[in-house]
Amino acid sequence: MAKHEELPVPVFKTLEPVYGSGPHLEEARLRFDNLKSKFLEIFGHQPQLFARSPGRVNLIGEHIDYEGYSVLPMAIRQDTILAIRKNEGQNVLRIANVNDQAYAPCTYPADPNQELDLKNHKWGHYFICGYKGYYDYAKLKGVAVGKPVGLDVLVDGTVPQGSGLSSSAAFVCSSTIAIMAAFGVNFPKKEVAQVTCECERHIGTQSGGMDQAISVMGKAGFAELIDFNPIRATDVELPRGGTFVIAHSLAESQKAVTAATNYNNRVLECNLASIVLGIKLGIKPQEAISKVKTLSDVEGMCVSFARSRSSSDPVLAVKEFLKEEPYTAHEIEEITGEKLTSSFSNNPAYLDVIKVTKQYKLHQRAAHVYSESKRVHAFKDTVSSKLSEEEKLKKLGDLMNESHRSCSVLYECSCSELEELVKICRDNGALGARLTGAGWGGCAVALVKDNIVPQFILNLKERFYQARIDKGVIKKNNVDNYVFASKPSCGSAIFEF
Ligand code: NG1
Ligand code: MG
Repeated sequence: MAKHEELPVPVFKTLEPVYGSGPHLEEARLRFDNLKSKFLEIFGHQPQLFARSPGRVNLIGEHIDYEGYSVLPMAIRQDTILAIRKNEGQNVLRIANVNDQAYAPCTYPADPNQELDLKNHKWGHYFICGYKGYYDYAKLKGVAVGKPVGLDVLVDGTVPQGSGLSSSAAFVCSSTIAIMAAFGVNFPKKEVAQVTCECERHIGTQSGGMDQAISVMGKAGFAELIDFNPIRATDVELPRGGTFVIAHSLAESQKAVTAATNYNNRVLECNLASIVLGIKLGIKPQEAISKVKTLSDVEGMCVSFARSRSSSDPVLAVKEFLKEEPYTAHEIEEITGEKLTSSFSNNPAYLDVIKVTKQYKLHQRAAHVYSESKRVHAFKDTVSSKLSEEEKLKKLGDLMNESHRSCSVLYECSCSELEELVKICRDNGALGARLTGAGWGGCAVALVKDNIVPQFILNLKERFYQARIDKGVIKKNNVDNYVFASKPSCGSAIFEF
């Protein structure tokens, strides 16, 4: 039997294979019926087909996917669904949302070579990422694409935006597979995961591939260990007796807008840390600048160094060769022998970072990445160990707590709201709690024993959300959208009905 990730994106005639039975199925029926009737109302014809892709919660392995390291997320029930139809009579992409108050309709030319106006961010840009991705990939695979035609698209998303649950990947992945299906092609899931990872970078973030990989390849009942280069997914069955509870800090992280100071800044810091480590460990500066991209590229050298000190921990090389005080651009340029602006002259996203960054914390970022990567493997090994379920849960919780500390102290991607929320989770019985996703806002994820989940959620409502309801930040009857237990859901699907 072909491996799950080698299979194409599944095409279903009914909703049950994805939404099961019970209340979630009923809710999905209503959403799809609404999508269908609104599509007809807006565009004057029926949709050709539908696509769905979920958000995700990352259990452990934060800010290391773009450094080439494995991560361990699970797909969640919240998703983006989308209806599409080719429109030969039009030369435009018309993109509408069922929530037209928050997301006004947008129009783009039917031109796969268009550049996105990144200074003027619009929600429809994410669809264009998928659109460009489809054409790039078709070209690579030698698929005849013909003259571009118009597309009519209607979107409905339930993954809260800026929450660290990857609403962006849910939208990009559902767009890409819908476009592929509308043009009559389908590819193995691991290839779709690769395309969608690359095409989301058109939005301007130098992201890794975790979110798209899990959105496309998620499997009901399992978290997945995602490896990169090449992309691979390995099922991880979580221990019985524990549930992951997701809780929103209510601080929205606008990653596309803050890239230069937050996300891309960290990606560049990691790149610089790997170049400096490479040079200190013997690579010629010019070669390091052109060839070393990630901390995984120099891990082997760091481990060899550690061996000379009877250890195998790459963090030892970080401690030896990267000073704890932040580096100025000038200090790094003295080591590399080249201006940062010329080392990265072909990367506009990095140039934007360089313009606004005064100091680079190479030691801290590298120490986070190497230690976090170890925690991912420790998490996976714990799950498959011979420990009792009780002991496993305790250990997983500890690893989540350590991950959070590293994100907060070394990577500095937390915020006061997340700190407060994580503390409340721990004070109310969570075995472990951490920020999830990019951070700087968004959600926390807590591992909680099954038997206390309802009480745990009630306590969070009382101790974190009530004050925000009183201040009018959220509405009382919406609070269940911000704090909920989550089981692993399945990945992308196409529906034809
Ligand atoms: P969010 O902001 O949660 O969608 C981002 C990146 C991931 C990964 C995490 C941090 C995108 C699309 N995703 O996720 O690749 O680096 O941050 O672990 O930018
Ligand atoms: Mg995202």
